[in-house]
Amino acid sequence: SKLKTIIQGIPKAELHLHLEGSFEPELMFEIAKRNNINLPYDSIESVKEAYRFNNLQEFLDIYYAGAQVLLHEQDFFDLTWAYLTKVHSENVKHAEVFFDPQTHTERGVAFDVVINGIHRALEKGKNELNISYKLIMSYLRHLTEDAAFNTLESSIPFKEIIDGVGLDSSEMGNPPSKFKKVFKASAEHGYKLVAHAGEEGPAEYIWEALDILNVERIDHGNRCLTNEALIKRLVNEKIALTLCPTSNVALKVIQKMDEHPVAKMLDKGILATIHSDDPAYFGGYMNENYYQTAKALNLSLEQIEQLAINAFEASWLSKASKERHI
Ligand code: ES4
Ligand code: ZN
Repeated sequence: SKLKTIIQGIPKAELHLHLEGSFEPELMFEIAKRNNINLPYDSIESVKEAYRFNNLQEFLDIYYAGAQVLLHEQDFFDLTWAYLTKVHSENVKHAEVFFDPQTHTERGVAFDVVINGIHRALEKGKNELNISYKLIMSYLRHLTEDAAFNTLESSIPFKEIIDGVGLDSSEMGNPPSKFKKVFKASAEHGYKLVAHAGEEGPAEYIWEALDILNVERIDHGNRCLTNEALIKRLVNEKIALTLCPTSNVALKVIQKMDEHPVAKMLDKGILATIHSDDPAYFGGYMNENYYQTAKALNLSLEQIEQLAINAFEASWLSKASKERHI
């Protein structure tokens, strides 16, 4: 369609992507086989059957199970390289990607195995696909703050290749304030700060992420529209919301795409952006997220372009690099 051609043609920036969430079933089967690990699925079709979620936690249980087949540096390389070649075909020029070290270190895979595989693929993508990148280490919020401190410590030898820290996993009952100290320590090590907030959780968690963690972007943030003072803050301080529309539908954060808040956010002047979250699980990389949103909300070409510009604006690229893309 004409809309799809337009979206394909727009140079895009991905700011909200969990590498473990880009693990396609085909690659999962291949890596499971070579690592002699049995998957609880007997076919690609049965995997896709299992990918039906009623909430964030049902997804997370399956996402952590899938990640268990990743053992060796080559596995992390293959995962990351598959993602980069995929989005290269979608005209993505810049990617700021999350990885969850604790998902791997908790089961005995060393931090350096994980990051070396990811980093080698990101460098190859920069050199061969011309995709610039930033790497974000995300703390798992269902674990303790002490566990996050251990992860911070493990990351220090690699701090030159890690640009920021994030906060993800089960939101309800794990407010940003639980991680106040480790975010402060992370900033002192030079890391930039982001956090998932207001996906399933209330607007109050977005305030906490801003006031207590001092993050510069909010991942998701859907729930901000319930709070006028928060909207003002986001607009005045140009705090980006990295929205993930197909994720929101898949996890029933919204019931249907035409309920997505992104158009209202743009109207209010919020620096809203669109991303893919866990595309292997939610069935849509960048173009699909733009397409479904644009179609359901009847976005204008100007609005679609604004979303793409906003993503470069909210990125951690230098001013000169941003200007080259916008
Ligand atoms: C996630 Cl969609 C989402 N929300 C919170 N944590 C996550 N980790 C991976 N995907
Ligand atoms: Zn996410």
